[in-house]
Amino acid sequence: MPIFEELAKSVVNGDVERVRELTRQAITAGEDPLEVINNGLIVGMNIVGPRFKAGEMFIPEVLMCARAMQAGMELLKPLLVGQDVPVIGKVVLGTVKDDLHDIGKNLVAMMLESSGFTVINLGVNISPEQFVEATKENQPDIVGMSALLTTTMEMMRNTIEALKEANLREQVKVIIGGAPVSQEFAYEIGADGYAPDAASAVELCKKLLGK
Ligand code: B1M
Repeated sequence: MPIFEELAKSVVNGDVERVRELTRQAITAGEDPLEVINNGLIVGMNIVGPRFKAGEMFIPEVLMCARAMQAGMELLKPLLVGQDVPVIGKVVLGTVKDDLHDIGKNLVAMMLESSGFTVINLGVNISPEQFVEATKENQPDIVGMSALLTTTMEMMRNTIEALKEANLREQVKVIIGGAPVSQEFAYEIGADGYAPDAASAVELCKKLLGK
């Protein structure tokens, strides 16, 4: 099986060790690192996303796929310095204040990164002020917020208000996600979009940036 095809398959299988081995082989064979990413790793993740969305794959499997993809990326990233990596857009991502749930948010981060976005993952318990600071500092295209608790959903509204007060709201698209939130809530608080899962978050970000 050609190496790129086998790499893609190993990402889909979530086989971290095989992805490492094949990525090393591709590097030793002199393959262009960007082609290894685009024609191997990303091809694999592009199969995983829709399967997850269709309910054919489950969270633990997707996490393994994302981990396998990251294992390959770690070996390739140092070789990409100085190369023109095609970046679709920049996303500042965090779990809102008083909320410590991060498994879903990290899944969203990994899927976005795998799809060509630069992600600034702020972590958990991120206050409106911290979102504002990170937006000033990083000038992202999109601010993404995650909340898993009904009690912390309101922090999303507060963060949007803080972005408005800092005159940053017009510069960025805002997306929200997490089990208790909905499209209706996104409309209510003035977010630009809501995604029910990680694969949809990638689609939404691409759509909002016209990609
Ligand atoms: Co907590 N917890 N928890 N918890 N916890 C829930 C959320 C809960 C529903 C459990 C329950 O009671 N049935 C409940 C919330 C009830 C409510 O508010 N309606 C709850 C509670 C009450 C609590 C505590 C208050 C418990 C306590 O201490 N009394 C406490 C709060 C701590 C805090 O945050 N301040 C707490 C603590 C914890 C742990 C620390 C133990 C742990 C979190 C570990 C961690 O994240 N590192 C935890 C866990 C694991 C859960 C459950 C079991 C699983 C959450 C999860 O990771 N799901 C959860 C029950 C459940 O959901 N079944 C529960 C898997 C993950 C991949 O899915 O996060 O939904 P999810 O992400 C999805 C989508 O939502 C979406 O994409 C992801 C992938 O498809 N998505 C986005 C998420 N963010 C997005 C952002 C986007 C777009 C899409 O754009 C920006």
